[in-house]
Amino acid sequence: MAELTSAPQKVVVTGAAGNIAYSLLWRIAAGDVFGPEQPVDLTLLEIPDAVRAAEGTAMELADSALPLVSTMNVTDDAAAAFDGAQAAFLVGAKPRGKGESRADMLAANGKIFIGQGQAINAGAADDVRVLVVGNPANTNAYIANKAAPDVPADRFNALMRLDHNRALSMLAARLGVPSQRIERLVVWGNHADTQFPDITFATADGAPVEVDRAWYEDEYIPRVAKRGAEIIDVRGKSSAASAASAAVDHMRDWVRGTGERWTTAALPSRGEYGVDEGLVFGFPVHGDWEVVEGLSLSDDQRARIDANIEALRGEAAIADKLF
Ligand code: NAX
Repeated sequence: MAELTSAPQKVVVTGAAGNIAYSLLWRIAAGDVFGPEQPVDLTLLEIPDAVRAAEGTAMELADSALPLVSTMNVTDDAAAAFDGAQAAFLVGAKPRGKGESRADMLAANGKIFIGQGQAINAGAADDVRVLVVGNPANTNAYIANKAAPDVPADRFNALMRLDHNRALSMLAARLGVPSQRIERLVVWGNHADTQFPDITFATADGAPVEVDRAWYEDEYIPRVAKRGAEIIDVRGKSSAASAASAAVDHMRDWVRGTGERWTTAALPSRGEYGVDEGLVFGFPVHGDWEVVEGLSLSDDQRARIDANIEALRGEAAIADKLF
């Protein structure tokens, strides 16, 4: 085998003892994100109570003898973890407890993402790529971004690629075509029930997609938005491998670019499509991670996008009080 010559990239995964990380770490270590010849220094960040379990995950990674893993560290020290980080998957978050409101969950997670944002601000590489997976993902990314004023806002993304992949797969099944033949699909907004999987611009084999409107509005849109709950109901556990796979897709496309191909990423708005600046919003992106601009929107599209702006404004108002 040829010797690996490039310097290792420092990659941080938080929530390293959890379900998503158990799939994600192996995909990173196999070269699915940064390429088959790019070595990685893996840092696994956990809370003190879960460090031992994360060490178990690290032992299994070691037992996999993956050639791209240059070094591996397990820690509960965010400052050390993010020091020099070039990529970070912020997966760890506190799930909503019984009887807790969304505001309670935001407050608990806000503290986590303020601390991690500050640690990224203090020590991460200038061009670090931060992908927030832990929920509420869009607003956690908003919080981390706000806590890191010296890092350019566009370095903070949130994961909506799982929503995109779900939307793509369900549309492909309906049309009876392989999903890779479908282009120009987007899921606008928030990784929550208001999200808007939009097939208005979509094509299959280059031709506009036509589907029954009642199916689109009454079945497709709500089913994509509630797919996470459907998985929990059937599988008995929340999405893990599919979430990890989507995080891999997102980071890989962010690093390499997508050319003409559209995908969905949640990015801090610069005011595109009337979204308040700074809200982390699901947009169509292409090329070197730029929002696809200039799309004309129908009243229906506008209303569905506005519902997401409203929801994210509400979350941001709660988050702002944590600073
Ligand atoms: P798990 O509960 O299995 O793992 C979460 C891990 O995070 C735990 O080991 C916990 O100790 C750790 N953690 C908590 N606070 C931490 C902190 N401050 N620093 C480091 N680690 C910390 O959850 P898992 O199934 O892996 O899901 C992780 C997160 O992804 C959840 O918030 C979940 O809601 C979210 N999801 C987001 C998705 C998306 O599309 N954006 C889809 C899948 C998933 O629901």
